[in-house]
Amino acid sequence: MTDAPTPEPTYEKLVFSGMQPTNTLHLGNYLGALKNWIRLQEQMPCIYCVVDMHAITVWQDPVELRRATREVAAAYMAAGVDPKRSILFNQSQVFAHAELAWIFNCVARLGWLNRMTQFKEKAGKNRENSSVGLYVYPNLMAADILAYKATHVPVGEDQKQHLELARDIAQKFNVDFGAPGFFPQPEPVITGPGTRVMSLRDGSRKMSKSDESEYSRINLTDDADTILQKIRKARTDPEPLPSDAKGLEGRPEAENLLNIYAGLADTTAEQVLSEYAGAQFSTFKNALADLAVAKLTPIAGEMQRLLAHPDEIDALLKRGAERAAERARPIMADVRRLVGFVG
Ligand code: AQP
Repeated sequence: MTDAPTPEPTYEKLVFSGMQPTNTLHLGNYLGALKNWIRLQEQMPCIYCVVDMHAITVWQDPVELRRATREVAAAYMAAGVDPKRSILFNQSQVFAHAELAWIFNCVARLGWLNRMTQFKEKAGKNRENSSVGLYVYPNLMAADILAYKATHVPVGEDQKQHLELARDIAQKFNVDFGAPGFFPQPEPVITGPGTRVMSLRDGSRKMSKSDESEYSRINLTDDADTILQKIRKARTDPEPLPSDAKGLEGRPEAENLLNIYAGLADTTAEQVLSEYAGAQFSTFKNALADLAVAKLTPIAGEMQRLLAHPDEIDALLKRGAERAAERARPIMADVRRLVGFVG
């Protein structure tokens, strides 16, 4: 008699993702991640988190952290996250994240964390003076996802390496504690033309909340005039738009504006090129500004409406946290048993 092959474990499809309340969300956060979050709500259950514990890996003023946490929650909802259908909460209200992160600190290897490019970029020359939290940030991210056994993680391109680490941690935990298939291998969902939106001032740098120049990014709270100004001032080159993608090689700023247009219009860069081949940037920028204003100002308006009632946002986050904690509870009970904790 031959042994029957062990069946592959099956997991309920579940989305988890989050953003840091480190400042106001921008177009990169929107096109890289948030837009996909909205789409995924149609396909499977989703958990969307404001990751305030990640935010404090670099110094945050407590008053500003509270403000930004509510603002990010408002941005999620204004962009289309439905808090009835999806679970929406802030990370620090669900203790499972911190608890599992500690266990993962003991599973992940120093060598793995030493390879993380985001830590190198963020710590820069100031490595010795960086917080330990910044260094183990990817372990907390793995805990965020795996505390719910989430299977799909919609993020921008910059988070790919952290997600690979989460997969390594899941696998090592399963092996170390003799629990094959206990944690799933979460899949990154990195799709669309906006997976890496670049700074409007420098096509070689990612659009980022922490960039000193306001003109490097479009914030989700910007009004029509500000959006127009920022797009007008965006760096380009003197050449007109090419007729195909090959003509964008070595032209990162042109490519970036094209991808932004495609992301906002829900189309492909090729399709945009077929429409604007040979156009001057002055013409294209006007079209892009119109599109950005049409897509983004309703989000800003809805954010303002929601932020006028901070108590309602707080109550909503609390309810979301209760639902999230409920989902994590049986998984964490299994984790404690597997690790050998009593009680
Ligand atoms: N420029 C970007 N293009 C596409 N996606 C992006 N994301 C961030 N920047 C871009 C995606 O947005 C999600 C949330 O990111 P985060 O708030 O956790 O922090 P981050 O990636 O560190 O974003 P920032 O703006 O660069 O913040 P700071 O300046 O504070 O470091 C993630 O899915 C990310 O991929």
